[in-house]
Amino acid sequence: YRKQTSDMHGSTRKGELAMTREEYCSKIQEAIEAIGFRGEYLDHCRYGSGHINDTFLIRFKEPEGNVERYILQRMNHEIFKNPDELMENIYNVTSFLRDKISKMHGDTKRETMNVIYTKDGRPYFKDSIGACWRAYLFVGDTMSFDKVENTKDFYESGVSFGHFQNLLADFDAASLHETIPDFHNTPVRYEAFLKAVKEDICGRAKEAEAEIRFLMQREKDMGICMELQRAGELPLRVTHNDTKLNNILIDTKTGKGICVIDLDTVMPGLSIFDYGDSIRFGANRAAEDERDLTKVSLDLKLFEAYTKGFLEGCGGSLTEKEIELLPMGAKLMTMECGMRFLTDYLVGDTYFRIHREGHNLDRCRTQLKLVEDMEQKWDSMKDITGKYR
Ligand code: ADP
Ligand code: GN1
Ligand code: MG
Repeated sequence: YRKQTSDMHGSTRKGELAMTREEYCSKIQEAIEAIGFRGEYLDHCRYGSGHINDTFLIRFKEPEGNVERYILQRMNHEIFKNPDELMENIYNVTSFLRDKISKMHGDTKRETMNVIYTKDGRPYFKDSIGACWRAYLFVGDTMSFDKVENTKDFYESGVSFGHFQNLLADFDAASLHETIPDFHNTPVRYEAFLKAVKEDICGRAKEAEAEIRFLMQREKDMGICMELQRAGELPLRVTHNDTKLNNILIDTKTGKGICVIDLDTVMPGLSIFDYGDSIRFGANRAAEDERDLTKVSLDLKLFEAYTKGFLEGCGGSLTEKEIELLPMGAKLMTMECGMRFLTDYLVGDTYFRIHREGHNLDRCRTQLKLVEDMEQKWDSMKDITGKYR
């Protein structure tokens, strides 16, 4: 049994169902049976490095003899409480994108996600213990990176995330369900953080005194963007809200970002937050969970490459104010993410999948170090984004 110990996938999340490997495999088989895959099941393996869902690559031998691959995911029902609404969002967004891509003579099987329905025509399957499973066509001949390998890939990911937002500019935002309420409402995240510090249910706050102080000293920054949005100075757009580098698939032949994935959090949001979350993850010289903090810093070359790509992808649709606030978007997303990792550490690792003791605290520390570095490089960040106004 696993819960806090390492499970069969080498990772843990306290809230996860305690299950043996055999029990888990039987659930996977149940899902495979229910979903309308073609052909004969061959095998499956754990896939990717997302922090939220359980993702598997699954292979089938088709009647014609070829092997077809799919992505199968056990959705995280503790985080996404309403799978019907979640899948409705994904259906509506991907249908909308497919329509546009087909009008642009693009490849609708590779340039957006395609859900595989269950045999009884549903977008996901609920297994006998209530866990929800969904499947997508696997987009082959692509890579997704956990770390930027070169400036060009990062630039291309910027083009794709900017373009994604641009394609959805005329999508009916009112039709979207809020899959995680207040997802990027930084002041609300700050309140949750303060509560976790106060309650300190795991007795871990003493390990993180410096980090707690760091965040409290920046309390006044937390609400800046939300206030500007409320005042009508920043427009609410349909945004992705989780624009980290491994949520984009890069075509191995062309090097272009071909498909934006992980659409669970597509909701009305701020363009500068989509931009900022990518900078947080990709323009950091170190990995999100690097322990050696001397390696953590903002790479201004990468920062510029992404800025250029994102703005090109947005196709001139951002306002002057949005462009002016790009550095603030980057700083706030980094601070918010650090605060979320710390909150999760304090409450006992219930949200983000961890792979070692103290993993969320390590992740928090890289984010806060990056915030500090951004504060030092603030003028350069402003100069760079200023070039594109
Ligand atoms: P999480 O919400 O846990 O981050 P994702 O939906 O991002 O889950 O999927 C995890 C990883 O699986 C991605 O980073 C990517 O590497 C891979 N992946 C997901 N969907 C596809 C797909 N349709 N084709 C190819 N790879 C995919
Ligand atoms: C999660 O799902 P994934 O791994 O792409 C999280 C993001 C965080 C990110 C930090 C739904 O992203 O908000 O920024 O981890 N997604 C959700 O790495 O909470
Ligand atoms: Mg992901």
